Amino acid sequence: IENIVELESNIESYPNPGIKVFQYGTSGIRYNSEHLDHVLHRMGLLVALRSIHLKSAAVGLMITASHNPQDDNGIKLIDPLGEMLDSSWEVYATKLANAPNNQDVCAMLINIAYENNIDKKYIPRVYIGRDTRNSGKRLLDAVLCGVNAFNSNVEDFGIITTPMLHFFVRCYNTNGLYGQPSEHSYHTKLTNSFKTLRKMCLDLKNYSPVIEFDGANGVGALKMKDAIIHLEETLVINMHNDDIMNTEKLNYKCGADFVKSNQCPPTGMTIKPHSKYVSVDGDADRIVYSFVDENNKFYLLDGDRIATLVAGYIKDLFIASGLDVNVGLVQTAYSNGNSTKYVTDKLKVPVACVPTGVKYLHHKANDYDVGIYFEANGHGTILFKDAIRELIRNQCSIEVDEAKSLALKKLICIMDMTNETVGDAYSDMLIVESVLCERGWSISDWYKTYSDLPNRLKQVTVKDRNTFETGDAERICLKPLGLQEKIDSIVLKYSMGRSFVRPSGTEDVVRIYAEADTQINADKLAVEVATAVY
Ligand code: 16G
Ligand code: ZN
Repeated sequence: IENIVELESNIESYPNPGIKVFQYGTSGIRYNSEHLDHVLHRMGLLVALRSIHLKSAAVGLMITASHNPQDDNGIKLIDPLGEMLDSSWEVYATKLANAPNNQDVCAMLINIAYENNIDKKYIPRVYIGRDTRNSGKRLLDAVLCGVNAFNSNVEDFGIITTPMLHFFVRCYNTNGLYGQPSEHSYHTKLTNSFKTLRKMCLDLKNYSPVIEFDGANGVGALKMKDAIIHLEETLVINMHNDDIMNTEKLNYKCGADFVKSNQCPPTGMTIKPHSKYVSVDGDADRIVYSFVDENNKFYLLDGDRIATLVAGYIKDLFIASGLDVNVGLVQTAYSNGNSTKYVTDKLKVPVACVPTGVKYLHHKANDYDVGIYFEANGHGTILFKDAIRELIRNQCSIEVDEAKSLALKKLICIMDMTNETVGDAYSDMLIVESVLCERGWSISDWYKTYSDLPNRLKQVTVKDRNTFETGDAERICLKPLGLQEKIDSIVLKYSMGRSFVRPSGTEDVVRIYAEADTQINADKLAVEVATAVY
């Protein structure tokens, strides 16, 4: 740090009003946008330091509050391969966001530089994106003020989806091997492989290429409009909830989180029986499918369904290709028990369970040659090990058996249409549409693969959620002492009963999940467990 006086005056421009204690958690920092200016400014400082530490690798900073209401905003930092920020730096982020005065901020930055042996000869490179929120532009200015304190190379991509920014960061740092850091390259890479695979699909059977797209009135809608041009002749996308000018509509009674949480169709569009609805969230990293039948009964195809669909298909492709590759699925305790059973017993794909939060799933998925992970809420992707990627491409170039060669070609298409850096609604949609088409399935055919166990989600407000501690990937409650025994004895009374409690990582509540043989029993079980929690 060359000029402490300059740095100090930079820091002074965004003082901490001390209204709130922030925590950099599983989804970065999120709060009412009014109170975030100093946080974003300090994250700008931090992200620049992170890039210097990583020898000028591009590091990303996304301004978004995802599925939260319009008045919120937030920030997520992205490491060089497009992954989430390293957890040791999450601690710095939390400390910096809360530092009461400017001297503390300055001292902390110097301390971070010392602790990490940061060499000032590197010039930071920072990639920035933001969602459609009103506050985004103002907060961007705060970020830029921080980033520029270190004379960074800054690339502001404007309004883009979260997964696009993850993709761009990875592209830059892998010298173009993954694509170029531009929207054009992103669309071409994903869409071209989708179209190539579509050409190999000769019999559509029950598959319909028509999609009713619920853009949550956010950036997902904006970017889908660009994508439609590339998708002509393969998908028919009817746009809904694409009003990004009236930002109060963002995520309001629509989008992936609304549909998943309320188990009902999005508002803002006419719902026709057996049409295929696709909902994304406010920064387009989550996706769920849904439809209603002729009696207007609602059916949700969430992250669990997408995971099973994809796992089955990829497993089949590997069998057909003749390659012996270990394909695995990562879920959380929220995954429906019948989805786990279906994957394990029917698809014969091993399943791992990890705590809630994308970084845990992503990390675990790396244990497999091909790791598929999805949270029930619709966030997920597929990870291919470098060696496997190479193996598939090499084998494809020499394979003489026609059936094997076709399977390998299809695997390459799936790899190229996957945004492996993070869950990506657009990429996931292309994958789902590919598999449905390959299978010749309508959305109800897909739904029929297995039936979900009836389940119920509840939450209770407790005095201090920190008194709750869980183990075994949140499936067991370790503290308060004695609670797990109570839950066990309650669950025993229910046929096919399962229930767990965990403290929320994002809100001041304890969440309860229950499933059982019937909806009535699942509801009763949830209530009984909730009473035990009180
Ligand atoms: C965060 C997580 C999401 C998780 C949710 C659970 C990321 C990027 N996001 O939004 O994956 O499902 O938290 O919230 O990791 P909860 O702890 O309040 O139940
Ligand atoms: Zn999101």
